[in-house]
Amino acid sequence: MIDNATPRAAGRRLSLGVRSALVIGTAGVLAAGLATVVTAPAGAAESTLGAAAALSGRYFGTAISTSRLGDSQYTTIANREFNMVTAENEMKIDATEPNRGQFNFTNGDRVYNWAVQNGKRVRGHTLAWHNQQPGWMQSLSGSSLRQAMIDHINGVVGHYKGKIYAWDVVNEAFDDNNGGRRDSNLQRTGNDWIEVAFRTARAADPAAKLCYNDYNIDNWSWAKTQGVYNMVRDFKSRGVPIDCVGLQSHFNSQSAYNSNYRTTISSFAALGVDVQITELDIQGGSAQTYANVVNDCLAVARCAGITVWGVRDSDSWLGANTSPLLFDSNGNKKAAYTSVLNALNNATPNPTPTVTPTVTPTVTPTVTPTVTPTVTPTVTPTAEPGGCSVTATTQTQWQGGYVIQPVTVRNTSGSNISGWTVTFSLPSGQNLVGSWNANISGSGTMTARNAGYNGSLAPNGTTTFGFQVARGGSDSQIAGNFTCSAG
Ligand code: 9MR
Repeated sequence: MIDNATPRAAGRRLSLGVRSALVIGTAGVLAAGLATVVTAPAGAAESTLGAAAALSGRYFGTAISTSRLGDSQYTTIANREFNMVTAENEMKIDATEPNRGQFNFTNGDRVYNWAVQNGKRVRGHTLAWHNQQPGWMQSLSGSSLRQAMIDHINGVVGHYKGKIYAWDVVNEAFDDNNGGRRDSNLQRTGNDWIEVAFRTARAADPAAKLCYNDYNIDNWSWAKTQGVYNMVRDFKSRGVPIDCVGLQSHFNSQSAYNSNYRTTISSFAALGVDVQITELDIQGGSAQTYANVVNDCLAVARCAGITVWGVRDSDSWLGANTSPLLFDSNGNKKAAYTSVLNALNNATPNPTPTVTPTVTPTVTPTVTPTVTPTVTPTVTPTAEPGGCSVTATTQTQWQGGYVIQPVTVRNTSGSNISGWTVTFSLPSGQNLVGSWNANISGSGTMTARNAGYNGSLAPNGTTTFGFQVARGGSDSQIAGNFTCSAG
C-alpha cells in the first residue's frame, strides 16, 4: 500500500509553551534597500491558473504523466492552465536508474521537453526516497547504499543541470506519528543521509532550489510537522544547503485541512526557506477548502507556488470517484477551479523581492548611560498597565509593502490571562493584506485579537503573531504605536 493512502492518526497538539518556543524571531533590523517587485495593474484578472498565480509572482503547476501526453484533452488543459510541471513518476529512482550505473532519461525527458516547449518550468521529483527504488537499490545497505544514493543524485541532477527550478531532494523521510525519522534502508545508512543528499545535490546543480518534501506536515500541531520543522531549523543553523520545504498537501478526512495551515507555511518560511505546495489534492474537492489553501499560500511571501497532483479527476492517483482535483473527468472546470482562480486573482502582488536589497542595515549604536544607577532594583518588573507587553519586528520590507513578524505578546500581569488585544496604527493609505496567529480588524487604527489557540498565557508567557501590509502610494512608513491589553 502506498504510505499516504491511509494517513496517520491525528497527531497531538503542542502545548502553547512549545508552540511559542518554536517561533523563530528574526534579527530586529530593517533592510533599508528598496527592491523591485513585479506588480499587477489594479483590478487585473486572469482567466487561467498559471497567469492568475503570476499576478503575485507565484506559479501554479500540475503533475504530468507521459502515459497521458497522447490525450489531447489532457494536454490542452494542462498547457492552457499551468506554468509549472512535475513529472508524476518519470524522474523517480526506478525510472531514471533501472540498473545500477545505467541511467534512463527517456520518459523524464519527455515530460521535461513537453513542459519547456510549452513555456513551463519544471520541478524535479524525487532523488532520495524509500519508495519506488529499483530492485538493485532495495537490496543494498550501509556504505554501498549511501554511495549508490550519491551516485544517483549526481547522475540525475547532472543530467538536468541548470534546467530544474526545484528538486525534491529527499521525499517522505519522517515517521507518520512520532516526529522522528521513518525507518528505511536509507535511514539505516546513518542519520546524516539527508544532509548528504542535499550537499550532493547542491554541488551537482548550484542553480536548483533544493526542497525537503513530505505529506502530513501541513497541520502545525502534528508531531511529524514539528519533526520536519526542527530538521530544517537545524539545517539552516548548520549551513546544510536547503532552500525550500514541499508541503504535499494530500487532504482527506483523516488528514484534513486545518486553519493552522497558514501557521505551518509562515513558520517554515520564517526559517528562511521557501514553501512550495507540491502535490495538492483534496478528496471531495471542496471549493472552500481549495480557496483556503490558496489564500494561506498567498498570505505568506515565501510561499512560492502551488502544484496540484494531476489535471482531471480521472488522472488522479486517488481515482476519479474521490473528486480530488480541479477538472472533472470530462475536462470541465469544477467549482473548486473557480474558487482557486478567484483567490489567485484577488491576490496582492507577491512581496517577495526580485532583487535582494543591497543596502546593509545600519545598526543604531547603543548609548552607554553616563549616570550609574545607585539603586539596583530588587523587584522583577512591575506589571505593565495593560497586563501585557508587545514588541514588533519588521521581518522584511520592499517598495510595495512589508511584513511585521514576530509581534511578541508577553503576559506581564503576574497571573494567567485568557486573551489579549494589541492595537497599532497603519499610516494613511496602507492596508492589511494578511495576518497569522491573530484576528486583525480595523483601518488605520488596527486591533489584533488573539486567535482561539494563543489567548491563554501564563505569567511571563509569550506568543507571537504576524501580518503583512501593502503600502498605498509612496508612503515609506511602517506600522507603529503598538500597545497591548490583557483580557
Ligand atoms: O501519483 C503517483 C502514482 O502514480 C504512483 O503510483 C505512486 C507510487 O508511489 O506515486 C504517486 O505519487 C506520489 C508522490 O510521488 C509522492 N507523494 C505521494 C504521491 C501519491 O502517492
